[in-house]
Amino acid sequence: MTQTIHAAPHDAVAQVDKAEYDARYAASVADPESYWREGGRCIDWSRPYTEVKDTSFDEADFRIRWFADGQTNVSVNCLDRHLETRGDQTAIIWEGDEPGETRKVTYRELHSQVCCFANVLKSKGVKKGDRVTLYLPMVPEAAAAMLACTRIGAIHSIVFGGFSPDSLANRLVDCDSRLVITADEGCRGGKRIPLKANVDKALDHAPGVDTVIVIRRSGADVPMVEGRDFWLHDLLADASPDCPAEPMDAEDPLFILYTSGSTGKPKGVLHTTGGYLVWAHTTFRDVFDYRDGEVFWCTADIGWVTGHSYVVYGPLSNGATTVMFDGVPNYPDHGRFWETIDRLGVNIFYTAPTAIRALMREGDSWVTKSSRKSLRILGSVGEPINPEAWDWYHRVVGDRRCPIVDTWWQTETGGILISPLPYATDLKPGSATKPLPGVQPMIVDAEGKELEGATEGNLCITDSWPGQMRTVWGDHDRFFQTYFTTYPGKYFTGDGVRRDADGYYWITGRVDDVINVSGHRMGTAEVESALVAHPKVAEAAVVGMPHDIKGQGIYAYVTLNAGDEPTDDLRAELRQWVRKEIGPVATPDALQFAPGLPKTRSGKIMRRILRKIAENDTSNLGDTSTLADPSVVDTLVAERIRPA
Ligand code: 6R9
Repeated sequence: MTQTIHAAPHDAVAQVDKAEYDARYAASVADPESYWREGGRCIDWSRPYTEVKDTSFDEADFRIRWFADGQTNVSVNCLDRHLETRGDQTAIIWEGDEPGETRKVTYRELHSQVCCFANVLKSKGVKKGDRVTLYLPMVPEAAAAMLACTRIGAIHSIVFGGFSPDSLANRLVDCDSRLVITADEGCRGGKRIPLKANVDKALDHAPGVDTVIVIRRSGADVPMVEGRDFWLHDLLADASPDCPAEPMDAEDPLFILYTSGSTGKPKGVLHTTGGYLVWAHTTFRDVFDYRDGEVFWCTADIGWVTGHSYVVYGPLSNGATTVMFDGVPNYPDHGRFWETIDRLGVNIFYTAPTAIRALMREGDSWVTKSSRKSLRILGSVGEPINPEAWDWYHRVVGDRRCPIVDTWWQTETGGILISPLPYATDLKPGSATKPLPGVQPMIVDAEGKELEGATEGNLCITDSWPGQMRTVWGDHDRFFQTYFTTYPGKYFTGDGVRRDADGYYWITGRVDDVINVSGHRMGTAEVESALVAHPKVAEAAVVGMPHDIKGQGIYAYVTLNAGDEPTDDLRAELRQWVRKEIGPVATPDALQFAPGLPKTRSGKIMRRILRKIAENDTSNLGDTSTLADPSVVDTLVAERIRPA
């Protein structure tokens, strides 16, 4: 039986208690229009909206528009509106790779930096609607760059600094960026990441980029191309701190963020201005129960959506103090998180199960030598958290004092959709608990029939919420096809889910060809196309397999061209190849040479079987009689490799 941890009221009065949650949820479902007419006022609008919700998931009149006649500006909401009340409060605490390498930026300072940066962008010809790509470490200038884009209405596209030059080039070309903002090098875990050198390589394949702005981080001597590359500090020296904010329509694009799907090419998820900000703002406020003056630390990189919504936009629009961490959990040692929490006085800490599992393995003493007395709330995001890791996080890290918010959401959803509210929701380890107000989940079977009560199936959301993505950049049809055709009239999340008798949701993981490696989404098709791009590879099939720390690992089956020999050297070369093609997160954990792949007579690869073999669950492979050549399965089972 799962244990339930009852919501205990905080000594200060809970901002949202059980009764308030129930009332809000009921109101949001009964009359979304009225609920959000009020709810949208949490941000400042330069032109108030009169329209609120204009949405339909049906093909005939498909549209998603929120607050459409309102105007606002994200940088004004994150900066200008705090100047009078908290101009001298710290907006960002930067914690570098080395412990104690710290910098604090106040709201007033950040405002002035952002205005200068925005003027720099303008001086380089960036206009409203232009795309600007950021390929950066976790430095305050990265947040300033994001906000500078929003100030002038440019659309930012952040590419995670761990992606390869090729991945960067594809994303630059897809959204037609003209300008890239990067740094000389990143510094992570005592190692250097050659960001500027990677940009130089990427630009060989992205001819549309004519300007590169470089932030000094490591101080490395990097080659600069005359007329194309500029140091940020040089440009800022001449920039004015006066930059009026561009009034943006609620539905004007805010940012693009590429994410893996079940097909080969990453999708440019597009979020717009008003609805996204309302969602990031309210979910940050309510899920983390944020109180004035508290220090909030989300460990995600801004290259992922969690960094967008809960390092930058959610915290800053609420006037919070947010930590930007430019390091890793195990450098210089396994106590880094906890030592930093004590030193910075962190009250709310938000991280990923993969980090929790990795640290749990190192033993309690790394944790218990810190006090962690400042901590009030713990959060988890990115993948299902197993009850053992949940319990350790609660018991050892939180001393049983701190509620854990297990927050389920996606790049596509803009912010958290299913999560407990601290002090309002009873917790069950491993469950993301209940939908937030405005979120209407539905569980369906494979045919799309609604399943009621305690059940298990596929997770859909039946009505729109303000933070929902609006389109796939450059391919609106792909947006509709990907999310709204599997179960017509509903948004399909791609996740499996169980609902218990108390109405609690337990996310079971992806049911499509997306795998979740250390909380990072990887399309199996993306890894497959990287593999087949190698001259010796004829065919490849990639599936997920259970992994103790990463949650899921990548298992690749590779068929070589006739005449090419399977050797350990080639295996190492292919793993390295994928790493170079996509980035370290995509490196296969196991790579098995397969003389043939199990296919149906119509030529479809039977992934179900490949998954079972990867999971080492070969006693029950199901019906293999429909295969064109059932004997290939025996060979694969016999030659299954044990991942390192
Ligand atoms: C925010 C983020 C989205 C996928 C999602 C799901 C998994 C995220 C989760 C979770 C179980 C949670 N996921 N949070 N699964 N419990 N609390 O991670 O966005 O990178 O787009 O990934 O991550 O499978 O569909 P993104």
